[in-house]
Amino acid sequence: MFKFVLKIIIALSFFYPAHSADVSIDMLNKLDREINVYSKKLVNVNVGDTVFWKSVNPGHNVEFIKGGIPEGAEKFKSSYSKDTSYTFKIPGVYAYQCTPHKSIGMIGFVVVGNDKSNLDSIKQIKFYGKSKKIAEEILSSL
Ligand SMILES: [Cu+2]
Repeated sequence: MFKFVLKIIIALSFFYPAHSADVSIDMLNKLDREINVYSKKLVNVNVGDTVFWKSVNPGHNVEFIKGGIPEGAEKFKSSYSKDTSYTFKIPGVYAYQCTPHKSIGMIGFVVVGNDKSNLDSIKQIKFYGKSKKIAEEILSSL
């Protein structure tokens, strides 16, 4: 009986793979030589995956940038100093920022389902200050 149950569990595991491509990003005051920064500026996930942002240091948040998300995706803005997460159901490139630090480099990108069809509209976003160079570097790598 035990062997039988085991076989079923093994069989099921092929249909429901323990897929855990979920990603965790820290919101930090300092990382190496950078201040006010997400620990990962660019992540690739699959459709249906969740990205977690951990409020390691207070004063940060996550806000999708206007014009920086695929068509059909809803806007998103988290509270300051709170852990947050978002499950990406629509493929495409997402650009986000920390509201108070958007012009000093605290931006990030999520590519969902390896879909870059909205990359051109992402490139139309006006980034300011330190974020301009960071965005250019990341976007040219896509
Ligand atoms: Cu911030």
